[in-house]
Amino acid sequence: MFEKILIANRGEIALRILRACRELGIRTVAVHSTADTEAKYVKLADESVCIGPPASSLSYLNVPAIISAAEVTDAQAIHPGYGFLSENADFAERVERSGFVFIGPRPETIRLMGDKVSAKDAMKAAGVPCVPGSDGALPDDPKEIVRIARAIGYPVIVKAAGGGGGRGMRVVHTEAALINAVTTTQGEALAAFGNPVVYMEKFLENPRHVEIQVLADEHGNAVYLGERDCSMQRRHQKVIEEAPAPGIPRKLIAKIGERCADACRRINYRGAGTFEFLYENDEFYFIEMNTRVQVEHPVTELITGVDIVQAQIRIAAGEKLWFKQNQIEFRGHAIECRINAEDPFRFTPSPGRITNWHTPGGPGVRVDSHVYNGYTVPPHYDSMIGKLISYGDTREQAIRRMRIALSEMAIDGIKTNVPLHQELMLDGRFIEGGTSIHYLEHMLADRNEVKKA
Ligand code: MV4
Repeated sequence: MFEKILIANRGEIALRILRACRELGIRTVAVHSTADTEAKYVKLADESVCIGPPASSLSYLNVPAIISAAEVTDAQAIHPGYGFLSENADFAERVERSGFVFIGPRPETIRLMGDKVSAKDAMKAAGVPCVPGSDGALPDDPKEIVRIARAIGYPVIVKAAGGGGGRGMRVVHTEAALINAVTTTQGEALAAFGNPVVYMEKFLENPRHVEIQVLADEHGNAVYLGERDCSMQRRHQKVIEEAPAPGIPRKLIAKIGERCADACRRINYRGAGTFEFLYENDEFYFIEMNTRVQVEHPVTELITGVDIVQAQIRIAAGEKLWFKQNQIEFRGHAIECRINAEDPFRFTPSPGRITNWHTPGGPGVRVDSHVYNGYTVPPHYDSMIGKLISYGDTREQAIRRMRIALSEMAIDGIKTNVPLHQELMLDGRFIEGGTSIHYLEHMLADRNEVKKA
């Protein structure tokens, strides 16, 4: 096992990784910008290194500074967390070439999945069901493009190979709008990702976003840890996640989970990963794979008892997976509310000093946050200040516990989205379960209509 790990991230995930290291008896190096000097994980880490000014581009994305920090502190491995450099294949390569272990998949795998066309090709070949669409990248010939769209059937969606997470895509409803939409998306893709390649899919009008968590070791073993429903989102920002996904037959989850684990073995996947699917009319359609730990990993940890961050570290150290698929039991229900420093109605960021911070507790309540009383939320980064996670024997119990936990949560000095979560925990459609990716945006629009009237 490693003796020392450098944590190349900030916020709650830096603290989460630090805690995993502690339990494994590994010393930690925190790297931080000048805006995060007072952060809790910086104080708790065995060592810390300032890697630059507040702007992410000069600190948390500063590859030479991070590698130097690993060198001067004699760290053996680097955990990238999520966001920042976590899915940057060039960074993973630089880490390995500098003699450190990158805690994540091989650089080639990150590159394969970073290109959404090659990712889909690989998954199709591995037997993972995908959204019907173009066979790889779209050709140049407009006549060919029209033929492909006709074969798929309108509406279609044009997506950038270099995109993902909702960036660089366009829905097309008619043949008259097709070529223009393709050309525009290509132009935007080139500008945003340096890659003009686009592909086409059938546009699914009202799907849910359901993802499968996997773990794979470098010895050819792979398991799935069930699914998470992440449909409750606004502008591609997830707001609530839960596991299991309400109303989806366990047999279907097992079938799709096995396909994902199989795909991992086939592509020699290493580490933790997430297969993103759209789920509509009782069918799963693969869209993208994430090659990092995800924000919402705790809901899976709570229903399986597997520590995903520790697993990432143990796998990176070369361990064989220490359990088999049939030893994983899915028990109970977990819900995660992302707590953001933002206006709960207008969604504008609300950084600043937290003058009062009291977190809930009791049975089935977990708080993952780096925040403390008197902490100042810097304006330079993502607005998420923590995650409140509830667990219960049933979904109903998890919801009840979440309502109580939210009522106990006291945050003063900044605005947060706690009121939105309180509203959602009482929302009839949420309580019913199984809402689509469009539900929250529609609900918020209706709410504004009521306000105007
Ligand atoms: C889609 C889709 C409908 N049909 N693909 C958006 C994020 C990116 N990961 C893929 N996205 C979508 N792809 C087809 N063929 C609808 C979305 C989508 C979405 C997906 C997941 C979660 C939230 C979403 C919000 C809007 C659109």
